[in-house]
Amino acid sequence: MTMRYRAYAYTDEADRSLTLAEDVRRGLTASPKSLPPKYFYDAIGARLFEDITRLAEYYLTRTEAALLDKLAPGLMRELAPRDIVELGAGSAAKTRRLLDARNGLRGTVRYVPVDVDALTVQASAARLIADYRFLQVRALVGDFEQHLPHVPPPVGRRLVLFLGSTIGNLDPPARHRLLTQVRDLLRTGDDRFLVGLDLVKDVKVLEAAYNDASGVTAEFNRNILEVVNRGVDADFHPGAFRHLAFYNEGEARIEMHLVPDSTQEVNLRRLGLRIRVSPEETIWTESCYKFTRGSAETMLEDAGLRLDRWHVDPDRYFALAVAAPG
Ligand code: SAH
Ligand code: AVI
Repeated sequence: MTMRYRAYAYTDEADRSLTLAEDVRRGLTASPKSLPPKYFYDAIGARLFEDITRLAEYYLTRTEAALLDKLAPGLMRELAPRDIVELGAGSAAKTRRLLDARNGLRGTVRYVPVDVDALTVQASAARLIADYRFLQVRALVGDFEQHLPHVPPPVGRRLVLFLGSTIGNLDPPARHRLLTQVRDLLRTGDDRFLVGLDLVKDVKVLEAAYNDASGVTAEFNRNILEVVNRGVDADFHPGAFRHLAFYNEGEARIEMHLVPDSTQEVNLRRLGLRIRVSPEETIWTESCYKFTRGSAETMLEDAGLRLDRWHVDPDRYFALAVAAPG
């Protein structure tokens, strides 16, 4: 790999394994039981997520991608970013839509993907520097809830990206903490934050997106138990858990849970812990919050950000919000 790529990992294997053990202990001894959704993304989980993005029911990815295609030329001309930081970059497929629109602009661009999934970041960085001669990649392998202070100072006008409605996977207090840090990443009045938000809509459409007919989302959900089994030497039988996803209207969120078929004892050997799971008490694995223009504006303002532009698709399914320092 050339010097146009550098990766910095802010946790080593031992650290990650300790954090996972603590998170699992906290989550599975709490009431209700829960697991942090960042643990979905091992190699298998990342592949299953890519499969989800191509499902007919999962309108989010293709709707956001079409919006990006429409907006990218104007946005890239206007912002002319020299420094792009992307939270939860994943395969960076949508980032390419912005980079493609940069044709004709001169000079280098530094790209800082931040993602917990080291393998995906490395593979996508290799492809990006091969395809975009003007790009330098300085990957940060870490947790965007913890490691944003390690993002290097900007090398020019900065654009922070948080696409895919991944922000919706954070509960309101965590989201506020993260957005406050995003605000700190914007150093001048010209810097911008581009965030993808899934919108409140017909419950049937929302619930179908998380209950696809081919069962990929169910597999993605159950895979978190494989990650836990490996991480803390546990004996969950993922096949004995049912996928449950429903819209909680009061909280404007899809909730994903795992429901055991019957009461089971699970041994988490590395934690010296035995737990009992039963169908009455689910394991809550993910929330996917949905937004309105009003809720987005308030959320941004609370973190010192000002909504500058609001773009939605014709069906009003998904929004791209551009925010400036407030
Ligand atoms: N931005 C891409 C990928 C979204 S999937 C898209 O829009 O399609 C969510 C991504 O966020 C995954 O790559 C996952 O590894 C990453 N991720 C989830 N929680 C994270 C966390 N706490 N810190 C850093 N990355 C995280
Ligand atoms: C990554 N994130 C935005 C996805 C979502 O829709 O909340 C994760 C996902 N969970 C189930 N399907 C997709």
